[in-house]
Amino acid sequence: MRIVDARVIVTCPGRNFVTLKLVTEDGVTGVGDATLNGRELAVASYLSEHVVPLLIGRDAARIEDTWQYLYKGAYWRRGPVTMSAIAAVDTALWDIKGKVAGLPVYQLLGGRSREGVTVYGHASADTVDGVLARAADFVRQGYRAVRVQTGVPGLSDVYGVHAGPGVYEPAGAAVPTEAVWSTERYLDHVPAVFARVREEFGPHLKLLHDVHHRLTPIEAARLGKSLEPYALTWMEDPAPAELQEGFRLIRRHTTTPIAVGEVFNSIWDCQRLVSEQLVDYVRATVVHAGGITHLRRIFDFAALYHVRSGSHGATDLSPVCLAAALHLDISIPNFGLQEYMPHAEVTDEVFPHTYRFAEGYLHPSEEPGLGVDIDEELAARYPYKPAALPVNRLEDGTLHSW
Ligand code: GCO
Ligand code: MG
Repeated sequence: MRIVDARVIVTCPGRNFVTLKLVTEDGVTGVGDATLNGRELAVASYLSEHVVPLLIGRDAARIEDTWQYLYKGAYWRRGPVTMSAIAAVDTALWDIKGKVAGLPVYQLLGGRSREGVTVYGHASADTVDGVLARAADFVRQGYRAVRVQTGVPGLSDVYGVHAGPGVYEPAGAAVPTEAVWSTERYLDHVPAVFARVREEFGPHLKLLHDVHHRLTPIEAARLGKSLEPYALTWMEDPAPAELQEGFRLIRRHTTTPIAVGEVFNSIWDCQRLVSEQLVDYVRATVVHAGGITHLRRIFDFAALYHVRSGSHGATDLSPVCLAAALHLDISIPNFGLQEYMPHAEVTDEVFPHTYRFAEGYLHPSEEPGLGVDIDEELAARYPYKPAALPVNRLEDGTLHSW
């Protein structure tokens, strides 16, 4: 079953997305997400210029061989652009395999390991009272896990805090906007927020917090220690993880569980973190970590070390990525949590899908394949708009991690 067509579709229904659509000689189609926030056109061009010509005529059934061909064959391994392009091909091939077999992809991955995929929602507000109200909304909707982010007194614009109605979107102006950060103000404020949230919701709601790579390991250790009384499910990306051994320092001081991985693109990014048990959740994604094939390899490796999955699911990952993530989430033995930020209505229209939310769980599609598609005609009505993630500076102007 040869691939006869491969289309790279760039569209902006509410935000930018890059999608690869493969077509076989029998007319079976498969889709894969290739969106890399703020760097979309780099992946689109990698795909059109360097990957699409290699796909035409290949056997669509050979998922593993195609993965190895694109990974080893390029000579230049890894990196978010390459791995997002490989992910798109891989995801589309799993979609095709499911359609050909007449089975949802999770059945090809071994079938269900659980009844539903537990998701967490984002409760954020400038004030603590505001965040308590948002968290209460999520509890009313049936969520069992909530990520809590608030404004920090003295800082005007804090990442992850949703300013108004509509879908949270960190990417904005084509030239990045700049925010000011103070670690001291942040570390002083956060424990008091969680004291209030825990008091309000009791011991059973799963609470999470995203640090967004803002701290050094010893600062992260202090934060983890100060949050211990509030029993978080995880503290996310507490420090940049290029220096994997740096996490030893965090571990030495705190039992607050740690999730990392939204910027990982390969198993090598977390090899030491996992094998030394320096983290509790690997929070990578189908689109940025080489597709279903590679992400499953990462999660299987993690399982050996009691590390669970924690799939990244922000709105800059398209419904194609979320659909694919759910097939993995429902099937792997060491699933942890799936992030869920519902997409804008217009995004959902361009990407019709049949996964669904009920009582705090997402359920993968039961249709053959992934159960998601792209409406190419509708997509063409939303042309690409350059948009960049912000940058972040300390109060004295020093550039800091965003
Ligand atoms: C999260 C995130 C996101 C990222 C975004 C970058 O945990 O959901 O940290 O908001 O910043 O996905 O593209
Ligand atoms: Mg995050």
